[in-house]
Amino acid sequence: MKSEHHLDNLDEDASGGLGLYPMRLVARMTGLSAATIRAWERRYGAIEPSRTDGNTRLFSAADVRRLSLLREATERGHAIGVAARLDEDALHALLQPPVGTEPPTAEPPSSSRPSGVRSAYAPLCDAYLHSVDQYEARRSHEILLRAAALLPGREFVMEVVLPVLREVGLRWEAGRFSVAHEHMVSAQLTAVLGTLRQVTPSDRGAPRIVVAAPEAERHEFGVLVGALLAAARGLEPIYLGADLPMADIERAATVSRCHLVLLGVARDLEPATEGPLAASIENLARNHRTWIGCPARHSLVTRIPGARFFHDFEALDLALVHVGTHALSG
Ligand code: B12
Repeated sequence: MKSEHHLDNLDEDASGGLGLYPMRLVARMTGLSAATIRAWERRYGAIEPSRTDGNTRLFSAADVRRLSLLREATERGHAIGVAARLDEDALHALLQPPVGTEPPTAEPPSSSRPSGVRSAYAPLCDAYLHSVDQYEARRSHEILLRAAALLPGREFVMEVVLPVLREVGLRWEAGRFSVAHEHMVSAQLTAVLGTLRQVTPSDRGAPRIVVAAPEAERHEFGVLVGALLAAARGLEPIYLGADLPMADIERAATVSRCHLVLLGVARDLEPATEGPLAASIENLARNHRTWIGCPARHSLVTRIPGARFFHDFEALDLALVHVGTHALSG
């Protein structure tokens, strides 16, 4: 199964190359407290994590998967003493409803119906959007955190973050999502940036990338995705958010000695602001390598010859890979 395959890849993708995870991260990934994990190990032998020389627990990807299944089993009313004796297949079977006993297929509430999100992880995206719709801030944040910790970074961004953001945009346009929903999603994704950094192996001294949307540009999702992709590629994004004066962006770039600046401009500029903004971005591009994400026919494309333009995230992602290799080997 696709999702299982990706969870199998955990060892390489999220554990700093060791294939082992510390308690703090495992608690975050599984949604269980450290005390519960310790108790399940001690009392029921539910898992057998390895130990460092200093006797600190280190968990494998299989331990993480098993703990997630055990959590689900106990949430569904199964006794931990019984569930802990089952192997992974038996746990999966336990969590499937027996044939013929599925609940009657009543029409789900409209907000939880599949949304038409196109993603390999559509059910996860739908679950996230449903909890956002219901203002379940804690649950929705947990869904994102777990996906960020369990999926390879790039896949998390392309198959979860982007489809979710596109759907949030559509719902917002259709009046089904309010500004509050949109703010909740932005805040959670910004927080997830931190997690992605924790779980993505990155070399010390990874290239820094200042990421921001310039003044008067309040569309933040594009730059957020850019920052997440950079983090997923092991680079060090300095994420400054939206509507930031160009002078501040330039200062941040200079002081941080960043490798490049990534700007996002999602809408057409007003005639009155276009000239001055183009001039300050041009100035920035003279002193710092500058990349700009924007719609394909945006007026800035012809005005700033010193910058490199991106109109989709696949192209940006590819370019970010090269930043990593060139900057680190250079
Ligand atoms: C959500 C939203 C908002 C939210 C933004 C919240 C937030 N935290 O970001 C709020 C409510 C603030 C908002 C405000 C406005 N919005 Co608005 N908004 C949208 C909406 C619904 C989604 C945009 C989005 O985030 N999409 C997801 C991102 C990931 O994709 P994207 O923006 O489509 O970007 C693609 C490309 O443009 C490019 N790209 C863009 N940025 C970047 C960045 C990088 C790094 C890269 C690589 C690529 C890239 O690649 C993407 C993939 O192809 C769109 C309509 C829509 N359904 O797309 C309108 C839209 C962008 N908004 C629009 C407008 C006009 C406005 C307002 C002027 C409305 C108003 N009258 O107040 C204000 C402007 C505010 C301001 N000063 O910036 C127009 C822009 C039209 C135009 N050509 O200029 C749109 C297209 C709606 C429309 N059909 O008219 N908006």
